[in-house]
Amino acid sequence: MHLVIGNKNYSSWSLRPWMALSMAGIPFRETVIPLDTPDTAALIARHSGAGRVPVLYHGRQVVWESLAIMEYLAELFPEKNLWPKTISARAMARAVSNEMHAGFSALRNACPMNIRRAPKPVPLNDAAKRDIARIEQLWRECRAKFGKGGKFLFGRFSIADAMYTPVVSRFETFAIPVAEDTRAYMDTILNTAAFRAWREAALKESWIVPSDEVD
Ligand SMILES: N[C@@H](CCC(=O)N[C@@H](CS)C(=O)NCC(=O)O)C(=O)O
Repeated sequence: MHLVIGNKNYSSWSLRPWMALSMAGIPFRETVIPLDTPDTAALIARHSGAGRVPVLYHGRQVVWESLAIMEYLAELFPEKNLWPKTISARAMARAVSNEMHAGFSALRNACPMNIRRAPKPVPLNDAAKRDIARIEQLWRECRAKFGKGGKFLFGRFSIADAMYTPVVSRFETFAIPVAEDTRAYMDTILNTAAFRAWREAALKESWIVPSDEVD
């Protein structure tokens, strides 16, 4: 397995499959392509016609798009239970994952992922506040319906948690005021060995992407 990703400090889409691989204990190597440099487009074009990272290589198979990569991993390693076991939990996990993949643009625009950012709030418009409220509600519903067996959204770690890991980081670094149960879920993600390792590597990076540096 070989995962091509963007800078760990900024590349939220890369973090998702990287979390899934790491949390599942699937061995892989990585190539990091710095975003927003004069060479970025050419470097990514070697791997992706879409011009985006992440990209996963597995033998002759190439998979792009974060969620498609994680679906591939779930099929390849069914014993890792990357999706929850029951059809009902799986349906909800897929719905919340797709909602993340397709949405929350107001929050994403207002609060770009920036792991090294010292926690500090920014003014949020109503759309971003609505996104945050919706995410808190989603996490609460997942935990209430299917979270009894553990601390993740569906008890054990799943792709749904991977999808929301960058949101957890944004909530943390933009000092978003959240409910107690949201805070507890954030701490679960932030304290995983996988996220800590990603963060540690991100903090060692020196690349700056000005458009993702929000004051
Ligand atoms: N829908 C894609 C989005 C991927 C994406 O937007 N990746 C960003 C980095 S996080 C990228 O490759 N940007 C290219 C660039 O900045 O030139 C996915 O889920 O993988």
